[in-house]
Amino acid sequence: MSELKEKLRKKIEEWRPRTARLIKEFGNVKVDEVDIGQVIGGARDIKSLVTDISYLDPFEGIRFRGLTIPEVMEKLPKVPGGEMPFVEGFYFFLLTSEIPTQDDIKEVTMEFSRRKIVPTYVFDILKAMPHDSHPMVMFSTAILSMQRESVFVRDYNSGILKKNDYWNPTYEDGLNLLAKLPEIAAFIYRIKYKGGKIIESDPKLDFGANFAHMMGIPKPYDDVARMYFILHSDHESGNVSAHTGHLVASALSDIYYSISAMTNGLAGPLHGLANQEVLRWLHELHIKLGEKVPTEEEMKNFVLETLKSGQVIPGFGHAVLRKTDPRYMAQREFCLKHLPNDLLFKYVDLLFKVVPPILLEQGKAKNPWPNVDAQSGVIQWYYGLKEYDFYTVLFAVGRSLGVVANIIWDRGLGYPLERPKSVTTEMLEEAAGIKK
Ligand code: NMX
Ligand code: MLT
Repeated sequence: MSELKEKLRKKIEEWRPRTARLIKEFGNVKVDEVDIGQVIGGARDIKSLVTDISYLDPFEGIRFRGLTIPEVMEKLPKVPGGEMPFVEGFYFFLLTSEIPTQDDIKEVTMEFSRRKIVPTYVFDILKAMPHDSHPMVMFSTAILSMQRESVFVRDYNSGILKKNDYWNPTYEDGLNLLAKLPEIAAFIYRIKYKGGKIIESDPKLDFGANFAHMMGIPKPYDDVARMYFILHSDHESGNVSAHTGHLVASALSDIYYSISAMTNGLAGPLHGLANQEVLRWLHELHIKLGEKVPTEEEMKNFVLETLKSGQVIPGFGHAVLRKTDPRYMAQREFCLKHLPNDLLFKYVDLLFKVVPPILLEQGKAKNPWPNVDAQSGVIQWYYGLKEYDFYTVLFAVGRSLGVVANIIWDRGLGYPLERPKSVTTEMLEEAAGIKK
């Protein structure tokens, strides 16, 4: 057993009594009340999920295993010569809540390395898909097609797998899948946009650098990739992608079914696809104005026109956050350092100033501030990844790290099948005292 797996086994076993005690002795303690607005309104704010991997405070933003983004960037060992931590070390941290040593990172890197060969049939399936398939459809399909590889399904069907051990083959499935995602993502990119000229994986490189290499984008894109995967990894459990992954996995569907489903949730324009939408929207502006920085007035008019046409302003607002997303701020800092004079960054910078007062005045959005997606595409564009339909695939690679870690822990702690209760409209009217 690898040291990481042994460490995880111990941690899961030590944690179990906490969960068991809460259920057994305090199962009736109330943590929330639910009103009609929440029942109809997408279960907003209802506390009904547990995760210890990340927590989202509406005003502070995300903490991964208790650390803010700047703390993660400072404390986790960085790739030599780069500014960003190893993705491998970050995955270790998500799973164990411990800052990895160089040896820990080496072990995860080797685990990924020995599991990263993508079955040939995945490439064949991707090549056979229609040319206008969205990259997210291709990514989701590639993941789903590998379901036949599931170690969990094999062990479950053997009839000897005990419930307490469900996490173990899930851990194997998780590593097997994560190790292959950079190559699958890069393959989709290269066949869809680069005439099918594939760049072979380099076994000497870490997760971020190998992805950059297979994409064919030079340094410092390796660091951009690491930053991107880490920032997008997790956002507690209630967001559409993480929740979908958890929900599907709760039926004991394996990692392949769960992560493919997670990807499908991420592909909506109100969720991860917003990063593509931001770039599409900024390009409309670019086409209108040409190579100049708009005035504040021009930018306001552009925003108002979008709102008037009934669309949302992509990259702004959030279901939980009530301040600027720290993931936005981390990327903004990166832009200020590496691409301060880029025209698209200047657009985004101006939007940061112009949009919140407009949304506040409009009085609908509960959070007028920018989220992670407002800033991310600009960085990709700057480093040459201009095919914005692909951006959500990058989000999905990152999000898979967090959701896989969550599913392993869900299984370790024996979380049950998720099954909330629904009611009818009539029942709600009765609860409201509406007389017919
Ligand atoms: N532009 C225009 N209107 C907005 C925006 C926005 N950016 N954000 C919220 N509103 C509207 C929203 O459409 C709703 O209108 P209506 O009552 O007519 O349905 C009203 O304000 C109240 O919405 P909220 O309660 O503030 O937001 P909710 O929690 O329902 O939705 C989002 C959150 C993120 C879906 C919403 O803010 C939005 O559509 N933002 C733009 C899309 C986006 O950037 N999504 C990415 C989120 C981050 N991610 O990566 O997933
Ligand atoms: C996310 O990263 O999942 C988004 O910010 C959406 C959310 O948290 O609801």
